[in-house]
Amino acid sequence: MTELTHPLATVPQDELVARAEADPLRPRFHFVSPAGWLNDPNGVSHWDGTYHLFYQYNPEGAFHHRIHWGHATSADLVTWTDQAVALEPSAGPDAEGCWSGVLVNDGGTPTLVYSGRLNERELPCVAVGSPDLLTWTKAPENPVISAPPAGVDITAYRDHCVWREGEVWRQLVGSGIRGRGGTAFLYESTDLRSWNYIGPLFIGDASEGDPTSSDWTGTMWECVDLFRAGAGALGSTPAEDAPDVLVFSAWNDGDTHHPLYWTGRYSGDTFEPKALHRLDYGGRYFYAPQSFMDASGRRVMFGWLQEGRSDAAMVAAGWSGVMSLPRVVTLGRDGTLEAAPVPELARLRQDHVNVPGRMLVGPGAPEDTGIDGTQLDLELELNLAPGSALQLGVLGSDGDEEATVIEVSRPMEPSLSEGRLRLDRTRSSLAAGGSGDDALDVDEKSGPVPMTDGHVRLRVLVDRSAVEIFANGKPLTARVYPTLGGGHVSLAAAAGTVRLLSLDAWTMKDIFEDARPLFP
Ligand code: DQQ
Repeated sequence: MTELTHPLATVPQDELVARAEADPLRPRFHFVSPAGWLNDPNGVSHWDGTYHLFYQYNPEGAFHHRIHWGHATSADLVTWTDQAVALEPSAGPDAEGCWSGVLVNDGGTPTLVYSGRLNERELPCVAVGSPDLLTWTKAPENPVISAPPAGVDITAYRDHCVWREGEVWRQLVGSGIRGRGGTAFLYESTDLRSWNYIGPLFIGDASEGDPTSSDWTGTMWECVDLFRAGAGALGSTPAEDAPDVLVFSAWNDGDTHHPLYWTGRYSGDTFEPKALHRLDYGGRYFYAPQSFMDASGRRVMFGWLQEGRSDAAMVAAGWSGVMSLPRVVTLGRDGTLEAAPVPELARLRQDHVNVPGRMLVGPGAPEDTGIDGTQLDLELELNLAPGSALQLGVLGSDGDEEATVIEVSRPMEPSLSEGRLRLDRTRSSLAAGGSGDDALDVDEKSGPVPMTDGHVRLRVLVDRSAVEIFANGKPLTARVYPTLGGGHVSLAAAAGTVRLLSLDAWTMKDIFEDARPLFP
């Protein structure tokens, strides 16, 4: 057994897996680490027909410390095989942690670019993989950039987006300029080892908007991810309707706020922003996303579904952090991003239930649908009359003391084409804070949803404490911690007339059969 080294390492390592497995709130069809701590997706990629998911991992316990790179592979983005830990901190520039980064193909050589942490600061490092991507060797040149840009007062400096453009590599490192806002520094290299600093790609304005608002851009941008929406590579001549997208996670002084994105145009050495958008209405519950283009040309994105439980509750549970289901991200007609779980996930479906269509007139009490389960995939098609709202209750207990309520509504004015998606977690849990969320985040989650004539396609994936909702392509992800173990699904019209066109439900199979070793 490894010696316990951190004050939070109160659960002996040989007990962590058993604790994690025994927790009824641990998701069963989302990827989770064997036990201990998981945060950001890293190095997400499709290499020679195999999907690779690396992730920020602390096998010592469910707290963020001495971060390793966990690794899992998949043939279908649905079931995953644990692989040996890819990176672990060692004497040198990553002695305190191997923080987030990416995988690139360096002329056939798999290469990781990541943030090595030492003396509570991060610097860019590189590691080279074996042809099967299972063993990794850190580059002797690490750190490959020895300091943040000189003469700039930065808030933090870490995380990488690296791409090939013509004959050179380009890299963004997430950062922030004190007194101004978040940014991403642009670099160029021919060998991934020696980098020339070009300048800030674009600087946000932290004084714009309120730090409590759901689209505040923060004082630092974590996990920047730049890509072209639609066909074409970064830097190539764009089709009119293919904007470039700069995704980042807004951070401030240790607080993880939310993922946002700018649409605009990356050209030369700068990014000309056009509009700012929220990436997921769940805010911090879908954080630090990273995306890649797979062999079929789809842009696939993963995000970290962080916990809402207290540090002590996470440590006691023996595990923390859920990887989102992989999402296909596309460009909607209105120029914003749309997301949908990858269709391959249908392989996990079993026990299909179809609820016949009907009219619901509000305000009405919730009606039980007969669907029951804590691992569900729900697909609904609805027509909302002007001024109406549908409420879908999930994870409902027998006496309805607990339920998590998803609401989609349409404004009274018939010509308006924007409705609303809202998640009500006030009755999700009898434990602290209603949602069972005893950390800071008990605020309401909601956001706008485009709709034509009140038509809504609603998809809801419930996996014990993880809930991913997609309403006409707009995602809202959150965590809930029910105490009673209920799985009832109910429907109600909260107002007006709602036509339920169809409701299909499936139970979702587990993706891991057995307990998994901390070090595969
Ligand atoms: N998590 C990583 C950092 C990144 C942050 C460390 C985002 O590299 O900035 O585990 O969640």
